[in-house]
Amino acid sequence: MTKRIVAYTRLKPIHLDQLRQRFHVDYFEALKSTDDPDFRQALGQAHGLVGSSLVITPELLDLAPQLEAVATISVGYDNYPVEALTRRGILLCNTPDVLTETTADTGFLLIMATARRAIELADLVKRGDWTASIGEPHFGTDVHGKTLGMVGFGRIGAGVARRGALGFGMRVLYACSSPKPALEQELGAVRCELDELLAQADFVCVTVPLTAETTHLIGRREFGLMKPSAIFVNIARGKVVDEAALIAALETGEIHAAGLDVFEQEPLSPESPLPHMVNVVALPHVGSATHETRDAMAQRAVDNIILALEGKRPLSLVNETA
Ligand code: 8YV
Repeated sequence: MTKRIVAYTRLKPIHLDQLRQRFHVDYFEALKSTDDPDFRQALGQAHGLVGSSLVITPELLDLAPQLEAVATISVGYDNYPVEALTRRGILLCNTPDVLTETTADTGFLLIMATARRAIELADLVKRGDWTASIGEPHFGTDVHGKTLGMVGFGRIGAGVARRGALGFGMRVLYACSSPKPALEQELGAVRCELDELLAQADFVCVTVPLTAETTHLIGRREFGLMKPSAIFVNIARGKVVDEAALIAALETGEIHAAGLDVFEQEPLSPESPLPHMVNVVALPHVGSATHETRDAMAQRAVDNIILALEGKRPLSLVNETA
């Protein structure tokens, strides 16, 4: 019997073909909503599900009694109900490693762009305001030699810290549930409590996964602990931060600036003041969005689902116990 896959994110022909050679594929190119009746019907026969960005609820899993494995095209899997999947014995696969360096690049891009006010200055030049843009009121702040506080110190966090320590001579502090002795050795990184990190860091960069524990990890109290000169960078998930508190901290000068790739609501609401604030660099969740990395992520998801549905161990499995 040919197994059936539902793919609900845009895939290149090279990836789609690999799936079609082995499975019957119900392909929903860039599905906008899981309410789509054809998608819901296709779930009824699906053995595999491939895609990212939409929220997959336990109720949707009820529609897919034959589901054996899901492969998200992302390292984060907060869109998926991990417990419900595990309880049903459904494998959940993600795409770590292949996006680490690109996402760390994005973290550093935001550090540099906010510190050196790159977007603001480029906008002035674009408007023909060269002279206005070069005076002291538009000077930036140094990155090299400063203190980088990493909230979360997994693969991506370590990548940002490596760039800071080795490329820019930064002192690295990190707050993480487990100590990382190898990185302490390599980068001279020092583990400390979150509050101490927030008080000392010139740049606070968030890379923790979104879980119940990390939801609104950074809020009013935490912004209050940061230096008025602090630059806050989030390349993790928007919901790790209380966005109203962030906006208030930026408006009142409690912190200096923010570089954000992720938001509580995505796409960002047109009413959000964040992209219009002069001390904010807002990107549309593009941490991993390079040609090379998105191709590698899609390939990893394809490999994962093929291995899982062929009864072999996927390359990156989130829920071992399933
Ligand atoms: C995007 C990400 O969510 O991998 C992740 O966790 O945040 C990003 O790469 C993803 O690629 C969207 O499809």
